[in-house]
Amino acid sequence: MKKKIALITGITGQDGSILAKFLLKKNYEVHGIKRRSSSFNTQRIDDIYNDLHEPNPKLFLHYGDLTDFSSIINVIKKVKPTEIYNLAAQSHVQVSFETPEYTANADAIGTLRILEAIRILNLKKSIKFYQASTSEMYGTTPPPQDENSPMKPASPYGAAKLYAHWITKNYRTSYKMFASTGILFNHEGPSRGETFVSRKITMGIANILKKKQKYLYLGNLDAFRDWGDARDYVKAMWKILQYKKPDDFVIATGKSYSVRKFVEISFSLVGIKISWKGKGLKEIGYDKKTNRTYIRIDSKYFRPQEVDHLRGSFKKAKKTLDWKPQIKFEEMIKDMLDKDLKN
Ligand code: NAP
Ligand code: F7E
Repeated sequence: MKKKIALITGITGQDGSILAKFLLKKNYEVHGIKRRSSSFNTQRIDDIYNDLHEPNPKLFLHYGDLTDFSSIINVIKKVKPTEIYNLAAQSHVQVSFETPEYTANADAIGTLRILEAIRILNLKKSIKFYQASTSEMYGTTPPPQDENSPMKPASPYGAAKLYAHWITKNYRTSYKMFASTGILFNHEGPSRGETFVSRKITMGIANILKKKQKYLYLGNLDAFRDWGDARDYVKAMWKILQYKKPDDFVIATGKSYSVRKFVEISFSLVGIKISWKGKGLKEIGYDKKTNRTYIRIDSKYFRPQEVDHLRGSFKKAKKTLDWKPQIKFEEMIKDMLDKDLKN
């Protein structure tokens, strides 16, 4: 059987690190592109790092950046992967309003750079390409969203990802590349970045209980998201590339909750019942029994435009890929809390 070689961009991120572990278990040789940083940025993959001087290394890291075409083409030429998972991105929606040009360069043109490298190197017959598309591309389209729903992104991030999504479909059609997309709805877990709302809440609770933080400051509590578990979602990425033909798939749970509900459930898991009073920036979340305030609102966490409600339909993935989410919402929050309480 032909050796399976995966190249993961964004291997140091939440999904990249989980996918690397998943593929190593499947006996892949795994290569990852990491950015140069002034201090270590490989914490999420330190447990699978192998010394290259030891026999049979399975994980290889290469310096590179999606904004630097020469690094991309050189790594692909050297590694000759059988599968590329393009997970690298400036992935924070709010930050994309502050760095819109960089976000477009990395997330939109970065994807084009990989597709062009595959084409120029004439490797299109031997490489399957996966693009990390996102529910943020739906923006203001009301739920439920599926593969045929209109794309109306509401942020520089969503717009950049929509370019990447369409250019992937375009290369599939124009050059007959095996280029697929997974339109993933929000997915979280214990290794989620600390500034996304899920992790901010679970870390905030841990810090409050350890008296390291007094309040949890949040923005819009009334946005709804379809939150799944990253461990389930990387399996879907792999299944998408094992499918007989390239295609686009929504990966979601089909259920949505408000940020407010996320807060209530998370606090309830540590025995605190949150009640709400006040309006707008003056609203607080507090415990009626003790009168202790836990949540306050800070205007800096509101976005110039909000995506109000995302809830995906994963019917196509279920039917075609036999994929469905396994890990329940509360179980995921509990795992995140457990890690943050332990740390
Ligand atoms: P993440 O934790 O923010 O990881 C992003 C990764 O991309 C990190 O490894 C980061 O490197 C790397 N990166 C950023 N800019 C880069 C550049 N210019 N060149 C090379 N690498 C770069 O994101 P994630 O949650 O794992 O998400 C993975 C992918 O799925 C992203 O493309 C994201 O947009 C997309 N997505 C995520 C979700 C979700 O809910 N998690 C949903 C839909 C789609 P550093 O470690 O050096 O920062
Ligand atoms: O926000 C609200 C915020 O930053 C979720 C990325 O992985 O998923 C993620 O994007 C909601 C939004 O994720 C705070 O306004 C309230 O409505 O956790 P988030 P996101 O923007 O949905 C998509 C699918 C991706 O593709 C992205 O890469 O929570 N919210 N208060 C807050 N959000 C944050 N971050 N911080 C707050 O204090």
